Amino acid sequence: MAKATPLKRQVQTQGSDEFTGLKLTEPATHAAGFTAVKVAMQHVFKEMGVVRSLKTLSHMNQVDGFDCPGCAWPDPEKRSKLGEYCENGAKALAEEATNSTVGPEFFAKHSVEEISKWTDYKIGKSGRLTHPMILKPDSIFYEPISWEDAYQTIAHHLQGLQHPDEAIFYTSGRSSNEAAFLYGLFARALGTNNLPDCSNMCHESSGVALSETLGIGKGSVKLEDFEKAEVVMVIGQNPGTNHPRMLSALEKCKSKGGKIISINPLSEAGLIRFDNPQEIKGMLAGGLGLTDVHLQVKINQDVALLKLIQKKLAALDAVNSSVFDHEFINIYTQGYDAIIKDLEAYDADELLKRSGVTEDAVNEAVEILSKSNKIIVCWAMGLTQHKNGVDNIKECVNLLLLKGSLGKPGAGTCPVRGHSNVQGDRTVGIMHYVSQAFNKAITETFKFSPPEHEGLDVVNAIQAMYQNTAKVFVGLGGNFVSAASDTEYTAKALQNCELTVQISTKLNRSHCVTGKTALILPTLGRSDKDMTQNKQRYFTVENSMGVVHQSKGFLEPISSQLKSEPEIVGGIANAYFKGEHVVPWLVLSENYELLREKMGEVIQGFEDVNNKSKGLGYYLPNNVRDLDFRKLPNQKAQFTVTQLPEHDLKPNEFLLMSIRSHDQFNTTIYGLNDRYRGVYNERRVLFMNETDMKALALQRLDVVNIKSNYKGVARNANKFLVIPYNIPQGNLAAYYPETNPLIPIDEYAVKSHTPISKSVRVTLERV
Ligand SMILES: Nc1nc2c(c(=O)[nH]1)N[C@H]1C(S)=C(S)[C@@H](COP(=O)(O)OP(=O)(O)OC[C@H]3O[C@@H](n4cnc5c(=O)[nH]c(N)nc54)[C@H](O)[C@@H]3O)O[C@H]1N2
Ligand SMILES: Nc1nc2c(c(=O)[nH]1)N[C@H]1C(S)=C(S)[C@@H](COP(=O)(O)OP(=O)(O)OC[C@H]3O[C@@H](n4cnc5c(=O)[nH]c(N)nc54)[C@H](O)[C@@H]3O)O[C@H]1N2
Ligand code: SF4
Ligand SMILES: [Mo]
Repeated sequence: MAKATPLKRQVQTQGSDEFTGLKLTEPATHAAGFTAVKVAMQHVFKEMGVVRSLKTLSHMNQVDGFDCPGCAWPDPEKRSKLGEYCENGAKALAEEATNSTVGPEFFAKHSVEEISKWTDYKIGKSGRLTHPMILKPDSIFYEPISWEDAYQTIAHHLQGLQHPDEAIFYTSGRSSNEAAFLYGLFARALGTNNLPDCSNMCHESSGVALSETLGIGKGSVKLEDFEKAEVVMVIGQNPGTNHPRMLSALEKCKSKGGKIISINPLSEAGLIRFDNPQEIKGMLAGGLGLTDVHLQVKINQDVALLKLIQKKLAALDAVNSSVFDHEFINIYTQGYDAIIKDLEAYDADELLKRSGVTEDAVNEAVEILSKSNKIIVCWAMGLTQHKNGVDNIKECVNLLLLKGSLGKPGAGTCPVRGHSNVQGDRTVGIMHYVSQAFNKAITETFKFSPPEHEGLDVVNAIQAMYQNTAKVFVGLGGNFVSAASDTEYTAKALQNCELTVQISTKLNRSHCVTGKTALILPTLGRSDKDMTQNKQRYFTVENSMGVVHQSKGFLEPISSQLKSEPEIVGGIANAYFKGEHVVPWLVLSENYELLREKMGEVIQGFEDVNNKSKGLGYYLPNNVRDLDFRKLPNQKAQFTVTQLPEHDLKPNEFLLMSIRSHDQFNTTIYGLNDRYRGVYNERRVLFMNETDMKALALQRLDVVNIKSNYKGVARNANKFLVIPYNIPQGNLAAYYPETNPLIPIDEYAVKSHTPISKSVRVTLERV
């Protein structure tokens, strides 16, 4: 048979940049309330129909139901009968459980070249993938393929590699523990640790910082701690949009007399005022003011601000030594003298100037913190996605250590996770680095030896594909081309591959920007019933606070062709090993109970998971909760001396943060509104300080191109409408993924490799 010549497909790496009809209002001064309920219902009714919506919603986040496919915020022990979900949880469900479908007829009609010209919004709204499809090297149209042939195609490509390290196994954080474990096991059985995951672009900086300072890469607080906290600090996070039910936890903290300090370049609506939609009374009263002190820090000046706060606390402690918890510091920590000395070396005025915050506001925060011992620090992407992302978090740990705010009720670390099971995926082995203990347990349980050398994370994987040293890419969920930085570079990297495989629920851009051969393997989502031999299966997930619990789908799958993620992974593995391997792939991928038993033999905390995960589930072990720092140098929690970040901005340069609108889940665009920020029907907007606009003679709604230039390489994202906004001078904000082409592949956080999505040095060009 003649070998097909690969086509150079003319696909777009970004959607159309046509404006969609911007309407502006004043930014909102409070979050949720009746509008949130209304908008949530509009989304679900439109995608799923009224009856199906209401029935399904009543199962979401309930004890015997399915876990919300949105974020990783935990569920309270007592679940509300009115519905235990938020507006964005309902939107996440609507997106997954839509009645629209994308099958063979759709693909016969629309080529990948055509689809790639659509906006991400339009691509996503096409519907749920229903059939396995193949894009052959000589074609621009996907064609149906049988599951067996799809598995054989993958096996054939993997067998043809010169080394297993030429394969990349990416995971996005929606996969179940079971699927992720089996997937990691397959990569290791193949012989590679190339297991990059969305966490590399997300909370990796938290994982690195927390592991080095406290001995565990996860947070330490439990949901109930919010009621007991005297202070909750919310740093670099927009909970009103991205973790809406966290506002209920903040509300509880306030109602018990706690204070909330927010640190953010923007005054995010959810942090100002909250009308709890689950409490009709509260809504009629106009809700509750949440933030007591808002510190409007300049982008990436959190280290300066946190040092200033600690310096001021140290000065108070010098007068009356009860401000810091010296007993805690003596018993549990190492490095106190060094950080006090470091703080002394800084000039307070200089720190204040850098931070951009008013002295009064800092003093207010210091006053509150000086009197409190039960402090929770919450954070998300505003801290992790900078070159000094790891240091940002270490500075939060310093503050908590000074105050003895760990290992007691109402206190601790709270990195608020993004994807609903991103934390679980890491727990069960989705990691590119090597854990000796994990490898040893795999060898004992499965009788094969996993590779001992480190694999590739997201950035390294892209570079390897770009340089042709990796040739097969498999994605267990996610939308790699749009989520990763340096869109053009990442697209070329994927296009260099011999084969790209996407195990997905919904159509996205990564199905168009592909390797020479591409496969779409459609899978069941959270809300779908997962049946085998007339028996319904469940899987387990882990939330942001380390609770492992079951999730059981409710809906009849929209296509009989869909397979569960473990089944797909098992099918690929079985085809690769031709049915002859020490691991019984097909058995494990069908029998989740057995799979979980095996997981219990490998993963600490998963012993007896079949039973323990029932009902409310259970907490995984956490050494910080027990104040057990034996793993760390001198068996102590570590203070860290950090440096101030340098950006060396030229007079015409700005720092740009790429943020989420209220109507998106990462690269999935639910709608075109960002209600809380007063932006409607448009995503190509640039939030800018009015003084900066004047300096550049820019008027409201002028069109600009955004440009970045690192190491002489020019990158651009074109056509954005300028909006005057309450944002510090010198700072800009625009949405992700539209701004991803600006972020160089090799600009990332030291140690964690998290791309610098929140501090990109840019200039503007008027169009
Ligand atoms: N509805 C919805 N929910 C989601 C997601 C979604 O897209 N939509 N995504 C999920 C995922 S994967 C994640 S990781 C989380 C993301 O949750 P967030 O981290 O809240 O998401 P971002 O929009 O990236 O917002 C970052 C916030 O940090 C602030 N910020 C930016 N730079 C700085 C800085 O230098 N310092 C400080 N102090 N603040 C800064 C921004 O103003 C913004 O408020 O949400 C999860 N939940
Ligand atoms: N500039 C910039 N870039 C960023 C960020 C930023 O703030 N700024 N944030 C980063 C962060 S925090 C993250 S986490 C990444 C996100 O990166 P990804 O996780 O790769 O991206 P998502 O958009 O969440 O992936 C959405 C796709 O996942 C698939 N999917 C949804 N549910 C399921 C499921 O249950 N199973 C399977 N198999 N597939 C499913 C659907 O096909 C959907 O199209 O992006 C990162 N990129
Ligand atoms: S807070 Fe997160 S997990 Fe909870 S319902 Fe909303 S989106 Fe879902
Ligand atoms: Mo994330």
